[in-house]
Amino acid sequence: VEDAPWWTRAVVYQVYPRSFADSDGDGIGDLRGVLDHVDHLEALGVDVVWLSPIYPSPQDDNGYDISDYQDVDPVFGTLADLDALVEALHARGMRLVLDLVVNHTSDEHPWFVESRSSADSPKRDWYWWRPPRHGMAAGQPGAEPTNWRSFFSGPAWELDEATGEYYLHLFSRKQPDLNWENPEVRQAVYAMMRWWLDRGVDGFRMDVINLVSKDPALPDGPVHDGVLGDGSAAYTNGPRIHEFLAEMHREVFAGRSDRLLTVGEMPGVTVEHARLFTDPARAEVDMVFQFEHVGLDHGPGGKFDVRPLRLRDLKASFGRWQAELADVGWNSLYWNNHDQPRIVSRFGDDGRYRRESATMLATVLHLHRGTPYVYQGEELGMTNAGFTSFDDYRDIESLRHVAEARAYGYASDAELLAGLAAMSRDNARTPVQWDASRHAGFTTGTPWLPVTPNHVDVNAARERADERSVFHHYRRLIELRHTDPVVALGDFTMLLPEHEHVYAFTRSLDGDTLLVLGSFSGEPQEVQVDGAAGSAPVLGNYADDAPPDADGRVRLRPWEAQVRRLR
Ligand code: ISL
Repeated sequence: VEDAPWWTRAVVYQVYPRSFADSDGDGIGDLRGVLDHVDHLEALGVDVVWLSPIYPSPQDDNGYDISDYQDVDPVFGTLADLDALVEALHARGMRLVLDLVVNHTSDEHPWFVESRSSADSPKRDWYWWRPPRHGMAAGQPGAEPTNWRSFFSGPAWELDEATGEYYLHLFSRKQPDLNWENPEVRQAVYAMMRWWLDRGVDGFRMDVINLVSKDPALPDGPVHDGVLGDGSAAYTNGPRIHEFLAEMHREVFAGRSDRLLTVGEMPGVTVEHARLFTDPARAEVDMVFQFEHVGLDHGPGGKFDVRPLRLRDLKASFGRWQAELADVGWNSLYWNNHDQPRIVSRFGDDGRYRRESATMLATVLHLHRGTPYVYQGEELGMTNAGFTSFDDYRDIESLRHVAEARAYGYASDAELLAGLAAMSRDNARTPVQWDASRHAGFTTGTPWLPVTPNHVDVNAARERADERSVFHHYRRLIELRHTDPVVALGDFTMLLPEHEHVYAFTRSLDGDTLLVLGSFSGEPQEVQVDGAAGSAPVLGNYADDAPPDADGRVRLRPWEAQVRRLR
């Protein structure tokens, strides 16, 4: 237990700087805004802050399109502000992890500007350039080198008129993919990473890092509907991915302090790959973000084709990841980030039982084995945006989806609006609700994305003043992970896998066992758990304890969560 890495006891907090706090009134959050609220993070008790991209960027994808890896965008502040933030966090015992976006750069990055300048540029091979499909003229429909669909709708290739060749962009056309087959690219990335570590940052969250190794044959993918294909088999967990991450570890992290944290964001990662990525003996990354549980409510038409969650599916998915990473590797635990709708609106009840369901969801997640991540505003029980007009949305994924669906007549406007209201990434990106004032204390100017009207009731000032709030529940969960070794390192056992409304499991370490119960229902539920009789309450989301009876029967109130210590 003593030998376990520090991050087994740690909780990470994600800051999406654009939406966190605006210090200068331009309507966009910035680093000084983060500095102004370091006390909030300290009061919550988190160990690490992960900062979404703050680098110079045309902001086509809110900073995930980087034009200079070694500076700060003026909209967010200066390098000196970043140094000050590192210092302020370190002074309070917290660490800072940056977002590393190296599957692609901005098309305005000097590397790409040089690469596109001519077919014999020394940096031509730093990106994926290909001629039109054999026998076809450049620009002709279907002449793209592969049939791949981009993550943001439309083809994953853009024609560059100057040379008549196409470049690959798995995301927007302003995010050309780097060619990791070229060792110069990899060395340039590693040098940049070392520069940040030397400057004092404590690690990286690595954006779509399991997409960097592509099958150089670039084969077409299966076509499910329409004309574009799914190329993911050629670039997800690709042929050299483990080699690249092991090389990165050797070149960047080996021999450095064990204070550092590395987490790979990996859409489409399987649990088998995750075991390899996070096996300490292989020295690749500490943990990965997987996507299985946030795909369970996607329908056959994709993320905007929303289906109700079946709790059994969630238990089966989490249960498998807990089991498969029990002896080797480590889990990341999250409900939310800047790409996902708010969890209380998604799997909870953001109306009558907002507080109860937000705290239940938090309890279930944080009591799993793994490192929990809290996304800004989650600790306040913030809800989805509630937008009802296309004009409210800013997210490129949402806007491109709407444009494509309208062009092909896939869906009515009402259907599109319903899909966006449930799933748009902008749901996570509305400004953090600090207080009940106009613009929620986020800015004195006009916020870049509308503030959610419920900020008059749901805000940090009110949450922090109320001991029964979502905020204080998160604070207690984080404290429990710090103080109770069972929470950090105990074995996980799923109970009642078939139950439709109650999530139940135990965590055990050296004969000490915690029972965790969470009701995903607004109706009372009753379950029977052997051994629950006589157990003692550790943490719950109701003011009074409702203990099991002598037969281990527990009556759970709407969205109730209980953590109990068994005898
Ligand atoms: O948001 C998603 C779900 O619809 C994903 O497809 C998402 O684009 C994917 O998880 C990758 O996300 C990361 O890389 C993107 C960026 O837009 C996201 O914000 C980032 O988290 C490209 O850099």
